[in-house]
Amino acid sequence: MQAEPIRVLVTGAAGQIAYSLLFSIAKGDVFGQDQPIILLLLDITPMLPVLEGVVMELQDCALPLLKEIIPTDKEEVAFKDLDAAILVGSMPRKEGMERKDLLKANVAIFKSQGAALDKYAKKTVKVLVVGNPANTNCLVAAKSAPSIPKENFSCLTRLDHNRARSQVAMRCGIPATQVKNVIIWGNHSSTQYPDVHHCKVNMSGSELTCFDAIKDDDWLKGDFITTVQQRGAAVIKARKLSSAMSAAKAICDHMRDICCKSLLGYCHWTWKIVDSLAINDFSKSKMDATAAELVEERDTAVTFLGV
Ligand SMILES: NC(=O)c1ccc[n+]([C@@H]2O[C@H](COP(=O)([O-])OP(=O)(O)OC[C@H]3O[C@@H](n4cnc5c(N)ncnc54)[C@H](O)[C@@H]3O)[C@@H](O)[C@H]2O)c1
Ligand SMILES: *[C@@H]1O[C@H](CO)[C@@H](O)[C@H](O)[C@H]1NC(C)=O
Ligand SMILES: *[C@@H]1O[C@H](CO)[C@@H](O)[C@H](O)[C@H]1NC(C)=O
Ligand SMILES: CC(=O)N[C@H]1CO[C@H](CO)[C@@H](O)[C@@H]1O
Repeated sequence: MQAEPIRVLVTGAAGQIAYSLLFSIAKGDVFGQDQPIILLLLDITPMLPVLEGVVMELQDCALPLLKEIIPTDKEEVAFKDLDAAILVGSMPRKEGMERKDLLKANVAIFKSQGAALDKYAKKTVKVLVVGNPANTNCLVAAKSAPSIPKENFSCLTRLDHNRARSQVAMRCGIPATQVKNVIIWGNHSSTQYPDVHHCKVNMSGSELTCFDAIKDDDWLKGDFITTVQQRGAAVIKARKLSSAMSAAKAICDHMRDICCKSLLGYCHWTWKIVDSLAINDFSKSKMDATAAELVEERDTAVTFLGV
């Protein structure tokens, strides 16, 4: 007997990340090969004709797990009885737009979507915020949904994590699966700090620290960090479009690893804060810089929230 379908929302569903993401979700890569899915697809009204095309393509994939597709521009439809919400859509930066005005527009969107989660979604809903500024949008959504545990909200840093892991793996000539405990601290921007001080690499049959495996501290403290920090900009420069395939893959990794094992009842708590990590002065200065950026953005966002 097949399980009851779960209801999964993707916002920004007519956009380029969603175009890479929806197929993976609908074919079972995230919630499991035996979990039927109802996909709710939210975008703004002018994008509904495009969204209709995406719906047609999903139908044409003839996927066994995809039970229903509900495209809409209405929050009360999109957020109803959700098990999982992936909030990809946000206000993009327009020519000449001030950073403050952009933040204000996004606070309005995520306040409204947070309230819709609070009102219409299941209380057990797992929420992943992708739309930038992702960290602050996530905070706004969580604050606007007081009846849903804040632990159930997270924002996407997995793309940065995957980028860092892959850079280390390529340098060592091993698969990325043999690199673990890379950390990304701070804002999802060029001040983020990819930290390899706790990273372990499985190479030539033994487990080494990243520093011992790579034997080039200058690279690890220099070009490695800037490459990861500026990877998004490098992709835009080359592709003339922002990362979409890799963002979609990261969303799937994130949802599967930290959210949905509990959704599927494997275990109750699927993430925790790691205490007592040793942090050296080099790391601390980099963490402080990116934390300051987040605090500033939070303080501005809160004034727009009116709390
Ligand atoms: N956190 C990360 O690692 C990460 C990585 C890549 C991209 N992003 C961000 O993800 C977002 C989407 O990227 P994309 O390349 O798919 O952009 P895109 O412009 O191709 O698509 C965004 C879609 O969102 C829709 N949208 C805008 N406002 C909306 C709203 N209020 N409700 C529902 N839909 C809305 C747009 O109409 C559009 O269809 C951007 O904010 C981007 O900066 C984050
Ligand atoms: C934090 O990162 C986001 C991208 O997620 C960026 O849009 C924002 O400008 C950054 N914040 C600050 C204060 O620089
Ligand atoms: C480490 O890599 C070797 C192959 O090089 C593999 O056989 C072994 O299982 C790996 N160990 C771990 C812990 O992944
Ligand atoms: C990580 C996570 O999703 N935590 C919680 C989400 O909310 C439910 C209750 O609504 C908790 O049981 C989960 O542990």
